Amino acid sequence: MKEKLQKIKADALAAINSDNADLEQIRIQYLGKKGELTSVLRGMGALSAEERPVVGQIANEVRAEIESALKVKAEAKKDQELQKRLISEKIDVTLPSKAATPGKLHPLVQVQRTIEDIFIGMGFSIAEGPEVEYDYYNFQALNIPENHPARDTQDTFYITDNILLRSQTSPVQVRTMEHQKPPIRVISPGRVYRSDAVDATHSPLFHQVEGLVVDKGITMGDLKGMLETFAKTLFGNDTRLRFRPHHFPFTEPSAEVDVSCFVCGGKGCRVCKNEGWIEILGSGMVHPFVLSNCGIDPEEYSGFAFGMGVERIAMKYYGIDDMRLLYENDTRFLEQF
Ligand code: 2NL
Repeated sequence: MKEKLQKIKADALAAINSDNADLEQIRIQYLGKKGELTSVLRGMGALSAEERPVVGQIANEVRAEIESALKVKAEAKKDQELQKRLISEKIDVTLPSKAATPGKLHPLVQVQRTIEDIFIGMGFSIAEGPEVEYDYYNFQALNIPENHPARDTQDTFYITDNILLRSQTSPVQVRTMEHQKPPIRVISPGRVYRSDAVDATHSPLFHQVEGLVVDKGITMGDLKGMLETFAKTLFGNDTRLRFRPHHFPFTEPSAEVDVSCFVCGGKGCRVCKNEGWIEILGSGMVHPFVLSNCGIDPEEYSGFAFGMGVERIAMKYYGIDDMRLLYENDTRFLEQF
């Protein structure tokens, strides 16, 4: 019986250490309920009382040795598989990566920020305010009473009788004047709304940058000099300005401002529609009524204001002939800027 146990041990260890050993199959074959070691133990009844514990002890040692050999081999196998995976799944971190495709700002945002930077450089601060406004701030404070014809050209979207989507960013400047003493030097960029049908040059939502300067002794000369610096910085040093008399209810006198065409220099081309001039903004001296509406004494202070459409400037600046392209978000269009 002892020899049989030694043979079982030798066979089992040889099987375990052979290549491609199926460890579970070996465990069942030798240690399982119907395994070889178990059947030897079953035959122990035939042994004498002295022999039984001796054989029993050997059998236990054989079992322990086979079990530990199985365990060692299982560990080794696991280790081998891990090594294999480490080799087959190796990544070369020194390979060049895929080219990054950084995003960029929308052309409208680029132009708005360029405009903002120029005015910040001239000492302006940026003022922001609500897009949903009271009729008072959008119209009445700006010298546009109910039934004034300017309500037609600036027709907007009403939420109630006296709450609307702002048709210009001037209400931000009205609010600034209400709670800030002159000197005031602000620009108010932002979204504005008008009840216009969509076409190549109109959109019910567009962007404006308005500006306001109020102090003692501000004149039209200050307006012209400041706008000239702005236009030369944006369109180039050769840019000339042309002021055309105009009417706005909130400024007096008022002027529309053209720049000499930055593409052809004034000779006439596609961008300036053969005019040599491009209209970029409206401006004027703040109407005394508007100043007093905002709690500023027009006898003591004067000011100028201006307003420009960001879409309009961006279209001229980049030579875009249809405003709708700016809103469609087709990346093939947008990535050109
Ligand atoms: C245009 C013309 C303009 C203003 C906006 C303004 C604001 C205050 C007082 C007086 Cl608080 N004026 N803003 C003045 C003149 C023209 O905008 O064509 N915008 C697109």
